[in-house]
Amino acid sequence: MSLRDDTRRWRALDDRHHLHPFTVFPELRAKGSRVIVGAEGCHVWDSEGRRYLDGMAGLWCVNAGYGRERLVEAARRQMAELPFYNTFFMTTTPAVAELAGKLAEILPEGLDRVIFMNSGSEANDTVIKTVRYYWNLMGRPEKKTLIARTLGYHGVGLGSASLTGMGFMHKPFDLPLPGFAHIGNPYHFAEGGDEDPETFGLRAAGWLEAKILEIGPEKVAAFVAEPIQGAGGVIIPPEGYWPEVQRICERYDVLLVADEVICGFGRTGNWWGSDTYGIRPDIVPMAKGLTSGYLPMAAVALGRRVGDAVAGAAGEYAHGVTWSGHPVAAAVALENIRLIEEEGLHLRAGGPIGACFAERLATLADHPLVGEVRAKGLLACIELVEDKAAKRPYPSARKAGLTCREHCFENGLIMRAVRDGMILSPPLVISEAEIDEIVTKARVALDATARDLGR
Ligand code: PXG
Repeated sequence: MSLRDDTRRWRALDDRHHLHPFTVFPELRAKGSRVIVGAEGCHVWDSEGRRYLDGMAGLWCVNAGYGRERLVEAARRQMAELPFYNTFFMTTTPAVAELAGKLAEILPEGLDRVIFMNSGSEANDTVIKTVRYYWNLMGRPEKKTLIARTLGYHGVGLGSASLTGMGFMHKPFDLPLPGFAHIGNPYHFAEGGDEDPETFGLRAAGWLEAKILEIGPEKVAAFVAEPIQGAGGVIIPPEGYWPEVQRICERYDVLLVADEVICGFGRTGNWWGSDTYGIRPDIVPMAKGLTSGYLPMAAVALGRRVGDAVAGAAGEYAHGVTWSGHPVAAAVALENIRLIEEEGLHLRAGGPIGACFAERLATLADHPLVGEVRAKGLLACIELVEDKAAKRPYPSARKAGLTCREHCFENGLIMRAVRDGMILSPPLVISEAEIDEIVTKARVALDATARDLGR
C-alpha cells in the first residue's frame, strides 16, 4: 500500500468513527483530516510526507520539543517496573512522591502540596471543588461565587467550562452553572482605544473590584485567571494589572487562582507565569508542559492557607480519579522537569531566544494586514486587521484568521487562529534559525491571505 492509500484509509476511518474536539463536522468531512505521523525537535510531518514547523508545540504543550529519548526511556523504565498502582487507600509510589517533592521545590513560595489529575479541565474542576471545600471548612458556606474572565479558558468539564468565559462553549450545553461570574479582559489592542496600556490595565483590574462589590465580598470565593490568556488570544496584560488584581483579592479576602496550564513550565521565561508577573497565588492548576505532552497529566498545587486547611481537616477529602498520580505519567513528568532544569529551558524564553522571537516577529508589523504583533516569552499573537490605523478587524464572515491558518499549513508552518489573531507558542527548544523559518513562512502566508482578501 502506498502512502496515499494509507492516508485515504485513515481519513475514511476517522471520518466514519472519530468525533474530533471543537469541530464543525461537515467542514471536516469536506476537507478530510490531516494525519500527523511523526515529529522531531520543533517539526512534525504528515502521512503525505509534508513537514511543518510546529509553531504551537502540539497544543501549547511540547515544551521540551519532540523526540526526547530521555522521556521515552523514563516511561519504559517505569512501565517495566510498575505500570500502575493507585494512590488511594493510604498508598503512594516512588515516582509520585518524588514528583510532588520536585514540584514543591520549583513552585512559587508556599505552594507545597499537590493533587494529581489528568487534564487541565479536571485540574480546574478540582480547583472549583477545593475552593468550595475550603470555604466550607472555614465555616463560610456563603462564600462560593468564582469570578473568571470572558476570554479565560479553563477547560470543558461542567465546572471548568462554567469557569471558561467563552459564550460559544456555554450556550449549547446550558452553562454556566450557578455560582460563576465573568469580567472583561486586559486586552488593550481590542479594547484599550487610545488609552495608554498602563492606565487601561488598572481600569481592567478595577472590573474585578466592581464585580466583587456587585456580588458582595462575603459571597465571592475566588478569582481564577491565566497569567497570560492563551486560548483567548495570547492576551498579555499591562505590567500594572496583576499587582492591582493581587491587591483587590487580598482586600476582599478572595482566593487567587493562577491557571498555569499554558504559562507553566517555562513558557513566559520562568518556571511560572506567576514568577514573571510577581503573582502570589493561593492555588495553581497546571497540565500541558508538566510532561511536555508526552503523557496526559495535570496537577493542582495548594498554597499554605488552603493546603493547611485541606491537609488538616478531620473529615475525608472525597475527591480523586483512578489515574490520580499515574506512576508512568509521574516518571515522565519528573524526567521532563529535570530535563528542563538541566537545559535551562525554563529560563530560555526570558533570555536571548525570547528577545530574538519578539524582535523578528516584530518585523511583520509593517505588513498591511497586521494591526499588532505582541510577544512575551515564547508566546505571541499577530493580529490581522482590515484597517491598520483604526485597528479595525474584518467582519468574522471574511474568515481572515482561518484563511491565514490554511496558508500557513500550505507553507509548512502551524499557527493557530483565535478570531483573527495568529497564535504562536513553539517548543522552548526553538533555535534562531527556526524563528527565522517561522517569520519567513508567516510572511508568505500573510501575503497569500491579503491576496485572498482582495488587498
Ligand atoms: N486551562 C488553560 C489555561 C488551558 O489553556 C485548560 C485549562 C484545559 O486543559 P485540558 O487539558 O483539559 O484541555 C487549558 C487547555 C486551543 C486549546 O485551541 C487550548 C486548550 C485546550 C485545547 C485547545 O487553543 N487549553
